[in-house]
This record gives sequence, C-alpha cells and structure tokens, in this order.
Amino acid sequence: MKKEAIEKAYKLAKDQYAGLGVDTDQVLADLAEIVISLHCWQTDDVGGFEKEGAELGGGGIQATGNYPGKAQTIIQMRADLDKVMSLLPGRQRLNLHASYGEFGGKFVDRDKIEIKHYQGWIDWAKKRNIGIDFNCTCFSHPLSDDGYTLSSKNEKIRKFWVEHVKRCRAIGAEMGKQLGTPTVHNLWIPDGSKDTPVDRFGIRKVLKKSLDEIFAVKYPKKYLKDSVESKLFGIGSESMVVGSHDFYLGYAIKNNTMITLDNGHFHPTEQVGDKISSILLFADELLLHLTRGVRWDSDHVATFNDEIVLIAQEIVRAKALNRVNIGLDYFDASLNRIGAYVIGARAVQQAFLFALLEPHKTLVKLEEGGRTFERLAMLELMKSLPFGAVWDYFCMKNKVPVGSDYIDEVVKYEKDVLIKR
Ligand code: RNT
Ligand code: ZN
Repeated sequence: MKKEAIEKAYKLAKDQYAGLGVDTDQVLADLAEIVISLHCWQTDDVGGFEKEGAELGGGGIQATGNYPGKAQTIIQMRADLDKVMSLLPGRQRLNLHASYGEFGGKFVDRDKIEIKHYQGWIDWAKKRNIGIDFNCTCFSHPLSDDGYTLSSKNEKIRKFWVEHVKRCRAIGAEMGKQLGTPTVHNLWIPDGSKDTPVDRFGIRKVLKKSLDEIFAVKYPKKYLKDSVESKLFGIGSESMVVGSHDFYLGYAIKNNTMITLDNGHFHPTEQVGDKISSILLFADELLLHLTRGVRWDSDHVATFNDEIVLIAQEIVRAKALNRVNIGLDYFDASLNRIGAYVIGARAVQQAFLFALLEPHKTLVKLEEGGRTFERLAMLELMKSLPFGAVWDYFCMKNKVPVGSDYIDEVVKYEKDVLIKR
C-alpha cells in the first residue's frame, strides 16, 4: 500500500472517530505502550533445548502437526524471534521456559539449573532492549510422568519440583535485575487425575504446602512478579486438575501473587473477559495467556475473535492496562510457526486497538441512563467503523509491513530460512 493512501485513509478515519469523541492520535500513543510477551515455545512446539530433538508430552500439552521449519537450536530460535519482532508494531518482551536454557551440550537436571544457563538470553534481550518473563518447566520429565509434581505425595518427587521452581524464581529475579524490568514468573503444573480421585483435599493440601515453601523466599517486586496458572482439565487430567481456578484464585488473593488467566483453560461457555473486573478489585495485577480454545484443545493460534476483544475491552474499560501483563500461549505445528506467531500477536494488538477506539464515556452515560438500545446500537456501530485504517497507519508509523505485506515477508522467510532446516 502507498504511504499517501494509508495517510488519507487514516485522516478520514480520524475524523469519523473524532465525531464520537475519540482521539485516534491518543489511542495510537496508548497502543504503542502495550507490551506483549512472546512465548518462545511457539517456534519449536514446546520442545526445549535440554536434549536434542526433545518432544513434549504430559499434562495435556501437545503440539500437533509437522509443518517444516521448527527451530532446532537456540540460534535458530533467536533468528525466528528477531523475524517475528520485525513484523510487529509496538513493544514486546520474551517469555522463556526453563527448558530453553543454554546447557552447553551437557544434561543439567531441572533441580540444578543456574543463572549461567540463561545469561545468553539476558544478553540477547539487553541488546534488543526488551524484558524477559520466565516459567518453571514442570512437565516433560520422568518425575512428572505419574501425573503429580508439586502436589505429589512422594516426598522425593515433590522436593525435586520445589527445588526447581525455587531456582526458577531466583533466576527470574536476576533476569529482572539485570534487565531493569521485573520478570514475571509463571507457575503452571500439569498435576491432575484422569479418573476420579478420592483425596482431593489431601492432594491440594500438598500443593498448598509446596507453594508456601516456594514463595517463602521473597524478592523485590521490581525484579520479580509471581503468578500462578489454573486449568480446567487437560489430556490425562480430565477428572481433576489440582491447580484449579478456585484453588489458585484463593491462593493468589491470600498470598498477594498474581493469577494467570489462560483463556483456553475454562469451560467453553465461560467468558474470561468477565473475570477481569472481579479479579482486579482484589488483586493488584494479573497475567494473561491469550490463546484460542477449540473444543477440548486450548492452544490454537489467537485470532481477533469475540473472546479476545472482550478481554481487551474489559481491561481498557477498567483503565487497567498498567495492571495487566499480556502474554500469548499457543503452539500449533500445522502451519508456518512464524506466521502463526505474527497472526496471534497482531490479533491481540488489534483487539486492544479496537477496545481503545471505543467511546467509553458515551457508552457509560447511555448505560446509566437506562438507554440499553442505544448502547447496543453503538457497540454494533463500532464494528463497521474504519479501525483497519487506524491499524494500517499504526503499522506504517512503526515501520513494519502494512496490510498483507507481512504475509509476503513470512513466505519469503520460509523459502530463505525455514525450509532449509
Ligand atoms: C498449559 C499452560 C502453560 C503452558 C506453557 C508451555 O496448559 O497453558 O502455560 O502452555 O507453560
Ligand atoms: Zn498457559
């Protein structure tokens, strides 16, 4: 698209939104401040670099598909991340899993990891002026095979995982310190039961005990922010997930940690967007794992759909952009992974743009006046306003491909780089 055409379309759109009292220049300034944490595991189907050709399993995490081009080394992964960031407007962070350390060809078990294994990533991020978020990896390991990690009644297994998570938090805090922006550490465990357990209380009590041991170590919030992630069910944990939403919501509120809302982890008719205004009344901040649930699978590429839009709207409406940490979480191996990455990240940014363009004050006024017809009509009207023109202008201003140009870029990268792997 030509620069003049993009500018002209933006000018028209700006006037239209201004008619509703929305200042698009301000909206673009706000959008530019939104940071998206890129989940490194989309580039290699959650394989990690602990051993070559690692395949993931356990706890219902499974990438399906065999599209060529998966990152097999850290060098390849970094090239992929650079490519992705070059196609995204706005700001990003990197979301790293513990299994992506640089172990120098040696096997380093999870209870032995140290900051030195991640120093390369910190230096990489520093050069790009981005922050890092971190995750313990409590799956795809012989000691997670029987379905319980931090909630295991086997003390040897439980201690192993407590040590792993403690180390991950220490590493995260050091990352945050070195990079000058707090690392969000997210804890997700696969623990659960395929069939009906009888001692749910006892099992959950073990998890609580493990978390208490882990979080007994305090770090300054300017280095590390903790979050805990719930799930409804997974493959192999259909009948009970130990770390359910009730469990972690209770834990988070009581212990002043964040809760992670992965929108693929709830009942399909539940609206994650609706939970935000409740949680933010009781918690300082929260973490999002944005994804697209399809039937029983929680990890399809995020798209600009009603669910993501409602989440963005509820955050913007609550004026809580500075209290929500935004991450992506999906892994689809059936299409170009870099393309999938960009689709999801752009979809989320577009959802926030759409939300920021809402004439919020007018809508609240209508609502308070009982004008429910006008409220709904306005909400419908927003859908056909030229928000695409505002988006294109944002991409152009950020010097990233506009419109379908990014598709060509991804296809070129596939031809030049991915297909040769
Ligand atoms: C699993 C959780 C978790 C993982 C990542 C890889 O159901 O969503 O966040 O996807 O840790
Ligand atoms: Zn998640």
